[in-house]
Amino acid sequence: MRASPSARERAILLTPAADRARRKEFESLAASAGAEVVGAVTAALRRPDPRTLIRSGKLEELKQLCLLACPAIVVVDFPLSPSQERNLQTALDCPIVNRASLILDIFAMRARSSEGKLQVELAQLRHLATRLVGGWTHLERQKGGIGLRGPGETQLETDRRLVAQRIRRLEAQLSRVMARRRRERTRRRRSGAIVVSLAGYTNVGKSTLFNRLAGARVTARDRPFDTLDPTIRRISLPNGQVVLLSDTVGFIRDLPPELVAAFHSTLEEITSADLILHVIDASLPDQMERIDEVERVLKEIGASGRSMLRVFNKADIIPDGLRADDSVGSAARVSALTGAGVDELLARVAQRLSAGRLRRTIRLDAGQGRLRALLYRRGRVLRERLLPGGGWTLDLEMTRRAYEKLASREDIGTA
Ligand SMILES: Nc1nc2c(ncn2[C@@H]2O[C@H](COP(=O)(O)OP(=O)(O)OP(=O)(O)O)[C@@H](O)[C@H]2O)c(=O)[nH]1
Ligand SMILES: [Mg+2]
Repeated sequence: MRASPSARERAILLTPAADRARRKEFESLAASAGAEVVGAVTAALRRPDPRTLIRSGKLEELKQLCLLACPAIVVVDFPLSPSQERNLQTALDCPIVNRASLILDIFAMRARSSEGKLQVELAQLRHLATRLVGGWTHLERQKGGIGLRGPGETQLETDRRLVAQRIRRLEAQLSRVMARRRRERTRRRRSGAIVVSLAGYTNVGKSTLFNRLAGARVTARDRPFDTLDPTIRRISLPNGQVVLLSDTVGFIRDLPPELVAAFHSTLEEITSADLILHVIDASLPDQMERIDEVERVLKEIGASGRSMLRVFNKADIIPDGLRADDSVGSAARVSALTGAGVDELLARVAQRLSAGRLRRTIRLDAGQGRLRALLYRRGRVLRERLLPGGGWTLDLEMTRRAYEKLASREDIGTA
C-alpha cells in the first residue's frame, strides 16, 4: 500500500527564517519521512500573502529552485490554509506537503499495534477532511508518497462522504479500544497501583530511560516518534515501593490537533499518572522552548493537575555553553545512556510519591497472611518485623484514603 521509505523523494523545504533549531528539526522530520532534501528556502513572512502565503519575490525564488532541482514535493513549515496550499501548488507546479501531513506520515510509518494504526488513520483522515475544501484535485498524486501515506492514496479517488463514513467507523472501533484501556486503568487504580509516566518531546531519551529503570528492551532510536504505543513495567524504588512505569509517544512543536485527539487513549496513560516525569534533552539549546511546548500540550490534554518532575537527560553530552545552567533546581539531572544520576532520580521519585501520603505501623496476626501478601503486592510495605508469638508488624506507607479504607475493612492492630 505504502511507498517504501527507502524510495527517497526529492524535497525542497520552505521554512521560517528566524528559528534555526526549528529548521533543523523540520529537516530531520522530512528525512525521517523518507525525503531527500535537495534545497531549502527560508522566509520571514511578516505579512503572509493571503493567496500564496509567500509574497511574489519569494515565490519567484522558490519557482526557480524548483525548476533547477526538480523536487517531487515542496514541504512547508508554515500554517497554510487549504486554498493557499492549492495556489502554491499551482504556482510551483509541484505538490505541497504541510507540516501536519509530514508528522502524520511519520506516525503512519511507525504505527505497529492495531490501536496505533487506528489512531493514526483516524488522525490522517480527519486532517485530510479539513483540507477537502475544493475537492481532491490539489491532492492528486499518482502514488501515495510523503504526506500521503496510509489512507491518502487509497481514498484519493473516493469522495468526502466515504471519508466521513470511514471516520465514523474508525471512531467506533477506537472508542472500544479506549473503553478497554479505561477498564484496565480502573482495575490498576482499584488495586492501588501507583503509576509514574514518562512524557516529553520526541527523541529526548524517554525509552532509553525507561529501559534503564525497568530493565526493559523497548526500542530506542535516534529518530522522531520511535515510540507510539504505551508500554508499562513494574519497577522498585529505593524505599522498596513498587510502582508502574509507563513509556508513551513523544511530543513535538505544533503537533497536529487531529493527532492529539486521535491519540487520546494513549495520552491518558500520562494524564492519569500519579507522577509525570517530564524528560528533557538537556543537550539542546532550545530546550526551554520545548519544555514550554510539552507543558502546553500536557495542559491541553488535562494533565495540569498532576504531580510533575522535570528530568534533564543526556547529561553526558551537555555542551559547555549550556553546562553553567543552574535552573535545574528541584528537578533531576541524569544520563539514561550511562546511568549517571539515575539512583538520585529514583530516590526523588520515591520522595515525591510519598509526599501527601502517610506512614503507619500495623500489627497482623498469623492468620492474616493473605492481607500481608496483598499489602506487599500493592507496594505498601516499607518494613516488617516478625512477632515472637506469630504474626507481624508492618510499616506501611499509603494515601490517607487508602489507609482509612483498609482500617475500616480489616482487623488491623495499630502498633
Ligand atoms: N548521549 C545520550 N544519548 C541519549 C541519552 N538518552 C537517550 N539517548 C539517545 O537519544 C536517542 C533517542 O532516544 P529514545 O529513548 O528513543 O528517545 P524517546 O524520547 O523515547 O523518543 P521517541 O520515542 O521517538 O519520542 C537515541 O539515539 C538514544 O540513544 C543520554 O542520556 N545520553
Ligand atoms: Mg521512545
